Amino acid sequence: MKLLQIASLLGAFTQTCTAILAFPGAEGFGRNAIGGRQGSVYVVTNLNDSGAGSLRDAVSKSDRIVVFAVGGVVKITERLVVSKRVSILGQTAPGGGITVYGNGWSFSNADEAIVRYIRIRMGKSGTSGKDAITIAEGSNMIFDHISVSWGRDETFSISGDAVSNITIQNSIISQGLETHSCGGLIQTGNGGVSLFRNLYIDNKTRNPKVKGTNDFTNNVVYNWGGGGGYIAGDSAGESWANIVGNYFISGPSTSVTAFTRGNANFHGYVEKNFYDSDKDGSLNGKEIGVASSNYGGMDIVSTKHGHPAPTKILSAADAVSYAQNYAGASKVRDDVDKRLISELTSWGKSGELISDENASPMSGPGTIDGGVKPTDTDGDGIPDDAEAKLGTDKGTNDAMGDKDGNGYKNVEDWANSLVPSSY
Ligand SMILES: *[C@@H]1O[C@H](CO)[C@@H](O)[C@H](O)[C@H]1NC(C)=O
Ligand SMILES: *[C@@H]1O[C@H](CO)[C@@H](O)[C@H](O)[C@H]1NC(C)=O
Ligand SMILES: CC(=O)N[C@H]1CO[C@H](CO)[C@@H](O)[C@@H]1O
Repeated sequence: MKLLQIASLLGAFTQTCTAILAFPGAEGFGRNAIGGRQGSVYVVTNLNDSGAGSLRDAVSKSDRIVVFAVGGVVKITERLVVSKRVSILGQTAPGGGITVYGNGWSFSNADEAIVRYIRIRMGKSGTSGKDAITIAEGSNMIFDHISVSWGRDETFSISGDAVSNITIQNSIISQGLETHSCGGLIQTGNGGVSLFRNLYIDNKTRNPKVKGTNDFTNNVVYNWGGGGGYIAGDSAGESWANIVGNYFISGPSTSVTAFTRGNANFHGYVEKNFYDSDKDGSLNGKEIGVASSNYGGMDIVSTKHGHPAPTKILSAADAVSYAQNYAGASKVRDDVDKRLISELTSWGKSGELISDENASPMSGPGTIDGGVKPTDTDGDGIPDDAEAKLGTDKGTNDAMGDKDGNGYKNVEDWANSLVPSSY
């Protein structure tokens, strides 16, 4: 083989390595986030707010793949600040998984984050004027199957010219607290954000408010309030958005139409979005006609923007069944998410104003089954029974090896095997 050929083979190899998906099923602008793959495993062993073995300690340093040997509610007082290149693999927790309650999180500059199957619930005692999740700067992050609620300012907010390549997929963004009650800003300069198959529910406004480069495909928006459902920019800045296969469903709080506040700077490609506005207890919406007036006055463009699309685009109706069955931290749904889904499936009859998460009907974050701490002889984060299945050695710390050579570390192969990789 000629040297040149070897060089080009090596080049191709490096490219495949750098292009590996964050996990099988990762899609959109944030799909290539690397998480902590270049570093080491951190096992969260307690539910403490800080100290050795805590989640806060786990995310305080870069290059970590965080797995859990406990389930339950982590009560936090100060905000959690996540370092660069961290994977938070909530699906590895035993029992009912992990809820983090009491304040919000900052992922500003947490480049390359991979966050899966965790509940992030801020609440009234959180820092005033702050979001449940904030990203003000940073790139290449993916959030998958998370349930985020009770933000005091926004619930999930991405806002800043220096934000790019972010995906939020298969997640529930709910119940921004009064008085702001916002789903979230999703606004960037040119950097791209993908929102795929999420459920926005029970927020007065910004469900979401979008500006910049954005792909909003197969989301469900339920029971927005008077501030608006999808807010199209309302800005002097330019936006390039795909809006495809989404379902908007009015609930008891809904008093305005699905799309508002667009202008000529907002270049939207729209296709097969549905709206069920009659609050009649059944899902029987109609396709929204492609006209600027139906889309809040945005500039409708006829060519789809070249943003990275989902592998499979669902019909709006299938997006609703997907959200109903799988959105959020759905490996085990907690009482909060069960309640939200029951509101959704009332198809317009139920849903409420929330200013205190501890009052009825939400009654706080609930209790989460702690599960049984798995036996992990070598303490590498992969339980012994899983090591047997993976063919790795339960007596050696080999979690960061790559036994099958697929590019994912052994600990990632284990975590990926615990949840579905497609929809
Ligand atoms: C976790 O918190 C408990 C109760 O406050 C304490 O007893 C324990 O030592 C803490 N664990 C660690 C590892 O700090
Ligand atoms: C965003 O992703 C694109 C495509 O993979 C890449 O070219 C670009 O450098 C990324 N931006 C940042 C800031 O990492
Ligand atoms: C569904 C929901 O909770 N909507 C509420 C959001 O907040 C506003 C006030 O901020 C209420 O009017 C909505 O009912």
